Amino acid sequence: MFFDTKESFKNAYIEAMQNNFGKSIEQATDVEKFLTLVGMIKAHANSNVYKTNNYLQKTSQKKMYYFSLEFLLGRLLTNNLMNLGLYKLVQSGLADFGIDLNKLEDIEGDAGLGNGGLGRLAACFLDSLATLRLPGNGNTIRYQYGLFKQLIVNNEQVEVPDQWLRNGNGWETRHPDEAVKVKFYGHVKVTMNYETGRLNFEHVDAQEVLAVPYDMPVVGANTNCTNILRMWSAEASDNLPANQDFIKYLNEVNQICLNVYPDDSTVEGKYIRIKQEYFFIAAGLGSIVKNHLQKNPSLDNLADKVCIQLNDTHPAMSIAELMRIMLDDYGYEWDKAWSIVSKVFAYTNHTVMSEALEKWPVEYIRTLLPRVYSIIEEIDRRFRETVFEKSHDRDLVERMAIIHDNQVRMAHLSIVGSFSVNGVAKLHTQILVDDLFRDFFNFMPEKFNNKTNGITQRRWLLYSNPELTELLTKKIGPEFQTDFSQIEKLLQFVDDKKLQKDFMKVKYTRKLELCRFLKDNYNIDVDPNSIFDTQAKRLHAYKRQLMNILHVIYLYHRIKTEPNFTMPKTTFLFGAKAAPAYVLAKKIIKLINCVAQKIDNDPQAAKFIKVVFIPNYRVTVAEYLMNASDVSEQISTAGKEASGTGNMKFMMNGAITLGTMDGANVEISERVGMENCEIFGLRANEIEDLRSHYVSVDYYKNDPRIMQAVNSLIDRTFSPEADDFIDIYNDLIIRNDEYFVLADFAAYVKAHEHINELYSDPSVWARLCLVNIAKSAYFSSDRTIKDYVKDIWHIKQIDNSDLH
Ligand code: DL6
Repeated sequence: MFFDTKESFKNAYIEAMQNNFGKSIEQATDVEKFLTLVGMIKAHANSNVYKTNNYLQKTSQKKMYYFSLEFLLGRLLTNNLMNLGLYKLVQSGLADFGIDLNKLEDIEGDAGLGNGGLGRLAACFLDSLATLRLPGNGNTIRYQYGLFKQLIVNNEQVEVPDQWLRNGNGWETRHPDEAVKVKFYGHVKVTMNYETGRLNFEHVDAQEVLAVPYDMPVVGANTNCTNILRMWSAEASDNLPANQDFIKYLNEVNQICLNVYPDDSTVEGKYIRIKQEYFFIAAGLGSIVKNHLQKNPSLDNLADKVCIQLNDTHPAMSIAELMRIMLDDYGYEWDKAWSIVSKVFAYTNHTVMSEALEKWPVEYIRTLLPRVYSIIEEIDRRFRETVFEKSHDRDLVERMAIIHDNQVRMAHLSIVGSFSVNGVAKLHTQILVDDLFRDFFNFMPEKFNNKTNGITQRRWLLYSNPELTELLTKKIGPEFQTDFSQIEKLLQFVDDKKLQKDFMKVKYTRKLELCRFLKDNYNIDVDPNSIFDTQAKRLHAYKRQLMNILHVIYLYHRIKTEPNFTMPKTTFLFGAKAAPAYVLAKKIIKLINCVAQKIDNDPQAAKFIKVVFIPNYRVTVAEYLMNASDVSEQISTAGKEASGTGNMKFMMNGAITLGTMDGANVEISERVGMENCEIFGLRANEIEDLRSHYVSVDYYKNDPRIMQAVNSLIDRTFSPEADDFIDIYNDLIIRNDEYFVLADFAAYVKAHEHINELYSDPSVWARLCLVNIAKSAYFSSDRTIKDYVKDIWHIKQIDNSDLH
């Protein structure tokens, strides 16, 4: 099966097709051609997994495990072929059979095992870890369905199941012999061991579920180092307690991995979510501990060999579960177990939004996980004691407690049980230590640190924007492709007129590609000569897609009322999914689509503006969208967006940030300089100062532009139903505009005007774009991962020559 030349590839492909499907290449369907190729690349990658594991087995060096409920991988074929350096060879081999590789690439569906930035960050981290030859594996759930597929029907979001496994997942390997038993419900039986004088805790009468691992290889670029993403799938166990209604049991088992983020607004939904969280961490820890004990006599040195990064609080129960394993399964005393456990975990916070900070009712955790709950209680009791001893402040104890008001605060559990706590951008970390986690920071300042997010330039620039890669390579040489810090060499050429022109040509080519994608998939026509102004991210009130569309409405009114109005033609592109139960967010999607329709049907308006809502925004759409855009809308209320990573993808491909001083926008503006981005609006401290006396209706009354735009939400301009957008109107006017849309509106209009001015001179514009590209090295996830390694994980790089 091994191949390293075109001829050996072709022979292997013919053979693999026969072996897999009993067919010749001519007889095979497109899906069979795709799956056969994937199978071969997987085999190639797995031979590197073998080399990597063999080496790690010998050295017994420390490994990092990234525990995350989300990994938004997208498609893998292009990425894996490129990283393995096999793309050209395979492309030309397939062409000899009359097969177009691009067509096979398009057969692959996105692995959408996540929701947004947090999951895509995890996927970028995996790519950087393998490429930097670092031992770091992912641990997650093998969801049967990804995040829903979004359809737009009558301008509204409709959710349908995302059947990502329909063609099977050609990348994975099932390991039934490495299954781990996970227990739910039941109760704790306490007995006295008279020999040791210790109490024994046993989780009895439990419902047992089998966690079966599926491994996907994570291929590094230009190296044999290949890590693993381990996905756990829930299956029925053989150990059914007596009197179990077995159909009910099967349904419960199936629910665990059914889909990403089941609605947790109901009691039942909350139980499923807690089950998911415990399921994948218990399985992950079970296999890590087993693996450790194959090479080490005890768990005493676990923290020297294993570091686990908790991606947000979803895996927080790991802390209690590892305590349970050490206490109950391996007989450790509490203090010794705690001293080890609290050196294993590090926690990343990804949000300051209070509704997104997980708190679970005590009753639910106690019912589902009686032993784990009793350990959380003990961690809380001891922590309360420590805080009181040091502070003698009962209020402080309550504020910092893990269990409070009959709820378990998952963030507090994560902080208490981890040796490191980090935010994901400079401003975000500052808000954590000054505000959200201030008490903890005062108490344990040494734990807190910042790790500004990053993205993999391989997927987001080198592979998805080959035209720009080629242009950059011609100008500054190929070194930036393997050492991205070299991209800064571009800075000396930003005034080069020829380069500026060539860059604009590349941008135009990318716009044509996006236009083709939109036409082929959604029958949408876009003018490639317009400014592409894009906001692509989850739909949430704090991200303020509403401000964006209100600005479009404002432009619409100007076009309709000012005879001499003019502006550069602009296409406003949106990509966003709203959580199925988030009513306001879904209304905003409807508003965007209604405005788009109105403008399309109005030739006077359509001359200047177009609005496009791209259905089913996902990684593959982002790969077309980011590099075709001119303007990157990053307009969250200052202080609310932890980091953002889309902002980095746009920047790296030469789009200008039109943004507030929020999340990583702050660091982007620091690097490119304020003159090379368009920053507007209230700063985080100004928002906080204004909060107590903000009256949104004053802005509405005092600014006729705002009044006109907001009124058209309820005067049937955009919908024949008068009350279609009343909720949005009420949110802004009656509920006092929680995210300060009206307060920032005037500055936003001005920022757009300035952008138009800059765009009118192609040389000035191209220069801005080139500076952004040149300054994007810091936002590579390679840099982020190196920072995690140096400050938190302390894992060692593998030498490529050792991987054979
Ligand atoms: O850190 C990755 C990503 C950040 O870039 C976004 O700013 C942040 O919103 C996101 N956080 C989450 C967590 N839940 N919520 N909300 O997705 O993390």
